[in-house]
Formats: sequence, structure tokens, C-alpha cells
Amino acid sequence: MSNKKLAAFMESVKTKNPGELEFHQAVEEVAAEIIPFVEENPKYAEAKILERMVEPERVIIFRVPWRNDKGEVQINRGFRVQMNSAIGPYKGGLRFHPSVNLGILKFLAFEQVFKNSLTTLPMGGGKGGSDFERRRKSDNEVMSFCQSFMNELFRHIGQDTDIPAGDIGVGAREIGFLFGQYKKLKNEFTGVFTGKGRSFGGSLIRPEATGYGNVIFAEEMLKTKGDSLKEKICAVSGSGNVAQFTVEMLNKLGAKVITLSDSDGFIHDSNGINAEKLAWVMELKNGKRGRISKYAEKFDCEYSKGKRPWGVKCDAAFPSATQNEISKTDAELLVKNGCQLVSEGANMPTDPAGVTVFLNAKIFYGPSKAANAGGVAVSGLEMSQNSLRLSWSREEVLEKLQEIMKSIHTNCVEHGKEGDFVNYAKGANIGGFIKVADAMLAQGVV
Ligand code: NDP
Ligand code: 2IT
Repeated sequence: MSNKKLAAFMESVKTKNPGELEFHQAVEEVAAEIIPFVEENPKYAEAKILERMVEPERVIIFRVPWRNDKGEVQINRGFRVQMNSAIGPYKGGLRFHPSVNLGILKFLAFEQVFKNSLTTLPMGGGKGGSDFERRRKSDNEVMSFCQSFMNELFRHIGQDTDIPAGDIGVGAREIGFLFGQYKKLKNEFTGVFTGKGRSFGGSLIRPEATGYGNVIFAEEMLKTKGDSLKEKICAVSGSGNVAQFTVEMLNKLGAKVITLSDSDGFIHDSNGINAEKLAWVMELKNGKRGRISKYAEKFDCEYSKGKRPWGVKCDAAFPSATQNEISKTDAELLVKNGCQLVSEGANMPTDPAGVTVFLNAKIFYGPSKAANAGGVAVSGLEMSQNSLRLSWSREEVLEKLQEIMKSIHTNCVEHGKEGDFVNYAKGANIGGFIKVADAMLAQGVV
């Protein structure tokens, strides 16, 4: 019965949203768990909650014209997907990457709704961005682009309406430029962005939060079997914000990280990426904006051009680059080589066949909407601090992040238990759904 319903539901989603492959993928992964749950809870079926949740409340698409350093006019496309505001204002990052299109942002906004619900904080879901490529652009070009992007976006966001933050290609520099332009246009200083610089309302621990949170979540999963990350060999992909702080926290917990990557290839350092090497990576990526291949030259280790790190033998994997970076073959390799845990820092990094491999092997699998929710959770804490016009200490924020990650873990266990195995993917989908669905029910057909 459920299978037929799922097929019919997906048929209608695909017909209405042609070509949006990542959106179809994200919806199907959720609907496969939620349709049986809704059948057991007909109040959600009658109110067509799931059908409403796949339809964004609003999508804004706009032209972003700007001039490069040669004075030439450039045109990019800007987007903001305001997906669901049942439990709070729209909240979610901005992604600047040439691959960005409506389908990718709708998948990210859809995932964000569930993720934000899991954080326990009052945040709806949204996502936005542009097909702008920041690679090889000067600071001045990035600023011109950000200002033009905000010239349109400012009228659609606000501290009580929609609060953007960073994602791929949007870090501290871009958020500074975007916030500056918003403030100039609106003539008001509000917490409309999160991930801001420390001197203008940013929260301590926000830069660290996604990576730290993911490692805390992984440790919670291992704890259920009396194990820990200490001395585990870990493979991390990416080398941006999430990857960097994943490595930092893994090192703190006594694990050994042996890989990092970027879109050109990966490095394999079997001696481990210690604190000193990590500091060098941070300067390379955040300061010089260089390629990870330089690491192999500097520290004399292997570099594999055009490859991903999943063939390297490891105990635990932390994909932290982008969507669909773990295929079925990669997943099989990881399991064959003895990997016992995969915790997702990136959004939807494992393709559906890969997820099935992990679930069938019954390894610990922390899905992105649960495992990487620490970033948006600390964004929520940044919003609270901005509203209070206060700034909490590192210890206070870290303690709250730890509590939130533990509560997300508990929620996943409650809804994902299958005998003595925990299906965290199912737990995260059902746990995230209930709060949003109940709020939508209470608010009527809107
Ligand atoms: P950054 O821009 O800081 O870093 C992204 C990293 O991933 C870079 O190393 C980049 O390599 C690599 N990458 C990006 N796109 C691709 C691609 N198509 N193929 C291979 N490698 C790629 O982004 P973040 O670290 O912030 O984001 C990483 C992931 O984490 C994303 O999936 C994001 O959605 C997710 N996430 C981020 C949060 C945050 O707070 N920042 C919160 C929750 C999830 P290169 O330099 O070559 O482009
Ligand atoms: O995917 C994500 O959760 C983010 N990029 C962070 C969003 C946020 O609002 O902090």
C-alpha cells in the first residue's frame, strides 16, 4: 500500500517540478518514511501536510548584474526559496557556486525544514544563493557581486521574516559584505544574518558549530555501543568551513584524520592532520584561497587528482564537501574496508543507493539533517543573542550546542529504533516532521 502511494506521490512531485533531480531525491528519501507514518496518523493525511510541505511558500528569482575588475558587466542569477514558516521565520544558508540552480536550492530548503525542527529551536526553513563562482575573483569583485545580490534580496528578508547565513562559497567575507549592504539599504542594525563577524553581532562557536556538532553527534552514536572516537582513523572530505572544524574536534577527541579534499582531488596523510597542519590548511583555504594539492607538497604525502577519499581504509567517514559525493560504489568500498560509522557534515552527501548500503550493513549512519544541524542550531543561538543584545561566552554556547546535538540524537533514537539497530535516517525524518506537521495542523489551511 505504502509503496504504491509513494510511487504516485513521487510521480506528482516529478511532474510538477521537472528536471529538479536533487529535489526529487530529497523528497523521496523523506516521503519513503513519512508516508507509512502518515498512514498510521490520518490527521496528517486529511490535512495534506506532506503535499503542502513539498510546495515552497514562496520562491524569489532575480537578476544580479555587477561589474568585474575590467569594468565588464556580468550577470548572475539569485534565488531565495522560502520553504516553510510553520515553526519560525525562514532560516537557512546562501550557497554561491556555479552548479546552483532552483532544484538544488529546493532540495536544500526542504532538508532545512526538518533539520531546523530537530534543533528544538523556533526556526522555519529556507535556502538561497546564486550561480556565482567566487574562485579566482578578487575581493573587490566578490564585494560588488554581494552588494548587487543584496540590492534585491533585502526586501524579502528581515530578522523576523527570513534570516540567511553561509553555505558553500559563502563564508565570513561574503556575510560581512552582504550584511553591510543590507544595513545601508534598510538603515537599521538587526540580526538579519547569522555567521556574522564577532565585532558586529556574530556568535562565538558559530564558525566551529557544524563540524563540532557533527563530531559530537558521531560520538553520541558510538556511545550507544560503549565505543568512542578515540584512536579511530577518520576520512574527511572537503577542506572548507565544515571540514576544518570537523578535523579540529576529531583531534580534540583523540581520533586521527588522514584525508581532506577539494573539487580537484584529495590528500592522504597517514601520519594524521594534527593541529599544526590544520592551522596551515586554514590559512591556505581561508587566507590564500589555494588548492589542497599544496598540502601534499608541503607535508610530503599522497595527492590523488580528480578522486574522492572513500577508497582509503578508515574506521569513520565524515563527508563534508557537497551532495552526492558518496556513490553506491564508494559506500561499498567504505564498508568493505571496515568503516563502522558515516556522519554527514555536508547536505545529502550520500546518494540513495549508498544510503541503502550503509543501512543494510547496519553501520552507524548519521544523516545530514541530524548530524550537521549544529551549524544552524548555533545560528539560532546567534539570533537569540542578537535579540537580547547580549553575547554569550564560548563555554555557554558550546554547552548549548552539546545539549542540542544530544537531544537530536535522542529524538532520532526514539523514532528510528528497529530492534537493537537504530535507523537514524528514519528517526530524523519522523522526528523532524512531527513538530512542523503539528504546527501546520494548528494553523489551519494556510
Ligand atoms: P565551503 O565553501 O567552506 O567548503 C566547501 C568544500 O567542499 C570545499 O573544499 C570545496 O572545494 C568542496 N566542494 C564544493 N563543491 C564541490 C563539488 N561540487 N565537488 C567537490 N568538492 C566540492 O562550504 P562549507 O564547508 O560551509 O559546506 C560544505 C558542506 O556542508 C555543504 O554541503 C554545505 O551545504 C554543508 N553545510 C554547511 C553548513 C555551514 O554552516 N557552513 C551547515 C550545514 C551543512 P573547492 O574549494 O574546490 O570548491
Ligand atoms: O545547511 C545548513 O544548515 C547551513 N548552511 C547553515 C544554515 C544557517 O542558517 O546557519
